[in-house]
Amino acid sequence: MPALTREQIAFFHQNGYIAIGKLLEDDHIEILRREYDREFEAARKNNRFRNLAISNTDDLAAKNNAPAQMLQIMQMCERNMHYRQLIYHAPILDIAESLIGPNIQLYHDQALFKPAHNGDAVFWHQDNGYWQCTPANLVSCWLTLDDADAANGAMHVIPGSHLRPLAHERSSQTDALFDIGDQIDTSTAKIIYLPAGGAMFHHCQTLHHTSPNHTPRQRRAFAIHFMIPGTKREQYMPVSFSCPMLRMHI
Ligand SMILES: O=C(O)CCC(=O)C(=O)O
Repeated sequence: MPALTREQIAFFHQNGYIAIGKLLEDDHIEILRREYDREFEAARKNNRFRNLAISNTDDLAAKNNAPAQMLQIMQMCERNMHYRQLIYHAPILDIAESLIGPNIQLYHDQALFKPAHNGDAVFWHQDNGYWQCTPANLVSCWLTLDDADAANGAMHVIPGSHLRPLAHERSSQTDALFDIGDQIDTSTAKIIYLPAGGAMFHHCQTLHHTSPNHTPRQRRAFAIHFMIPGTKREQYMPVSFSCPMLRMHI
């Protein structure tokens, strides 16, 4: 049975996102929170994370002590078995299958942590502005381990924006992409409120951003980016064969 109704699938294709609500059980959320905190604590000591709020640097003190914190661990699934298991979680893959079909490969995953009080924003962007993948039909599952609202860093999306890819310019100094917030009309943006353990899926061209977190509540999120086998990257390089196949129907 498809995980999403026909109406939900149509909504996704028209709007470029779908909010799912609570997807994970409470005891599962507890385990994922514990492991998330453990991984970030280790990463903050062994320098295996990025602080997206500052220019790319290996300076551990600079990353840890920056007044703004938007912390990222890439490929949690290679560090932690609970997150390895999560990328194969059947209810998540069932939804991904409804959106991109039965052959699903991991592009990558990432933990995105906005600590309480000084969590920083992620500016408006389309994921494929970074990735430059073809065909541009990747979908992401964005999961939150805390209640996410407008104040602590919920996702904002612009419905229908996935139908128009935009140029994203890269800074030669930091390799980061420039904020394109001033080039787009954000008046139709929607805020996706999610409970802890909730999920939303978005298309790789959907414009999205998250606000700073100045609340006393942390916002721990985890994103899984799915592609179909054969997806190519910038200059038509095949995406790594070593990205695991998560589901295969041959
Ligand atoms: O978690 C966030 O704050 C931003 C996430 C995001 O931009 C993404 O998953 O593409």
